This record gives sequence, C-alpha cells and structure tokens, in this order.
Amino acid sequence: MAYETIIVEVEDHVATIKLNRPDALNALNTQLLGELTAALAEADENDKVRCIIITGSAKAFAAGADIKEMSEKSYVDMFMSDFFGKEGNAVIKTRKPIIAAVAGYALGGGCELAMMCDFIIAADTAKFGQPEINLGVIAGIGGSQRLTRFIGKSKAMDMNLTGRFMDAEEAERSGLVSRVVPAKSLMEEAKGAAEKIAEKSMISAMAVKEAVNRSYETTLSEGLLYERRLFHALFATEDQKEGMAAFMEKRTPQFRDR
Ligand code: CO8
Repeated sequence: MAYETIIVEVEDHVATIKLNRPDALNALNTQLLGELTAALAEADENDKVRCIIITGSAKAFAAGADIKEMSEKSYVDMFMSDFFGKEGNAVIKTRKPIIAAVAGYALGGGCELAMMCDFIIAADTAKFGQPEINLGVIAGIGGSQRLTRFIGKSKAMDMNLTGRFMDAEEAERSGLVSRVVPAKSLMEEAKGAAEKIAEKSMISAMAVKEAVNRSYETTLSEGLLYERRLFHALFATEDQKEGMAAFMEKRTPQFRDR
C-alpha cells in the first residue's frame, strides 16, 4: 500500500515505520494514524516480518497530536469519532514486538505512541513530555495512565501538571526508556535489538508480550498464574524442544515458529 505520511521499509525480518511529516514535526493527524494502523496490520500479517520499529526524524519522533487538526473540533466531534481510540488500540493489539526508536521531541500523543510500543530506545537528544495542559486539555491516549505506571505518580504528575520536558537521561533513570544511545547510532542500535528479537521463536516473543502486558492489567497472583500457564504451554511447541536441544548440543537454535 502507498503511504504519504509514513515510510515503510522491510529488511532482514524487521519492518521500520518512519513517521514522515517533517513540516509538522511528525504531528499525529488522522491520515498519519490511519496509515500507521494499516502499516502495523500489514507488518503483523507479513510472515517475513518478525519485529517492528517505529521511528521519526532526528528532530522529532512526534510532537503530539496535530493541534491544527484538533483546534476547531467540538466535544461531539471528538466523542462520536472516538478520536484516536481505534488507532491507539491498533498499536497495542499488534502481536509482533514493536520498538520505539526516539530522537528529538516525543510530546503529548508522541510520548503516548512511544509508550504504546513494547519498549523505547532513546537517542541522547530525546525529549519526552505531556504538555497538553498548556493547550487547555490533558493527555488523551495514555499520558496520565501509562506514564504513571512507568515512572510513578510524582513524576507523572510533575510532567502532566507543569508540561515540562524530560531529557533522555532522566527518562532512562525513571524507567520510561530501556536504553539511551548516541543519536547517530539510534537506528543501528534499534535494528540490532530488532534483529536479535527476530532470531527468537515468534511464539515465545508473542508470549513475552502477552505476559508482560498482562502485568499491567491484573493482580500479581493472577499474572503469575498466567505467566506459568504460558510457560507450561510452550512445552507443546517444537521450538521449545529445539531451543533446549540446541543448548545441550552447544549450537545455535533454529526456530521455526512451531
Ligand atoms: N501539531 C501541529 N503542528 C505542530 C505540532 C503539533 N503538535 N508541533 C509542531 N508543529 C508544527 C508547528 O506549528 C510548525 O509549523 P509551521 O512552521 O507551519 O508553523 C512546525 O511544526 C515546526 O514547529 P515549531 O516552529 O514550533 O518548532 P520549534 O523547534 O520552535 O518548537 C516544539 C518545537 C517545542 C516541539 C513546538 O513545536 C511545540 O511545542 N509543539 C507542540 C507540542 C505539543 O503541545 N504537543 C501536544 C499536542 S496535544 C496531544 O498530543 C494530545 C494527544 C492525545 C490525543 C488523543 C485523544 C484521544
């Protein structure tokens, strides 16, 4: 499918989706989020793809939802279209692992999109923020919920109430991002991580996603039971036999997603 606001490239089992509205710092408008939704569905269905990277430009991952598009909307418009509800769900429903590779601004919906991915690798130039309060609104797709779970109440309140930006170093210290790398090696690092994931059994990788994400939705004892049952279930796969045999035979496993 031809896209206008994103660029999709598939190489070595990794689909890289680059947000591409440079004149608007990759602000998330209806077209971009529609195209992102379609590209994620395509990547999820493409057997060649085993990991997905979402990235932006050197200046901006995404500077938020498109303020120009939203400014004249009414409550009824927002409610009746369930503004960005479907698109947000599309990201979190993607079954293959998604890495956010963030350089520059990840603000508002941009920070929220990064948080919807499975983990965030940040360039040392990254700046995260939930500045919606400056526009007379609040975060709408996770900035008050996911951010609070990731960095705790005090920092989430600080970010959402003051609208200040958090640099990459603070974001790593606070648990928002998994690693910080020099800006020039961001894509190399993200692709390296994606290729490592691509080598695993897709069944295990999808099970990891389900288990970790479940920890945000349930009690500890239910989550532990869910994890243990998934662990047990993986003994029904050929990949478990292959992974353990390869360990004992001191060779690299050849996973076949079976
Ligand atoms: N929307 C639309 N256009 C934008 C946005 C945006 N979020 N951010 C930047 N742009 C545009 C600017 O208007 C400008 O365009 P133009 O040249 O035509 O005026 C161009 O991008 C470059 O921006 P600046 O000139 O402002 O660049 P600076 O380097 O001076 O500043 C900043 C960069 C600090 C990132 C600044 O652009 C800024 O503050 N942007 C807005 C950040 C923001 O407030 N984000 C939150 C938006 S609201 C939101 O995300 C809600 C999410 C929830 C929605 C889901 C609901 C369910």
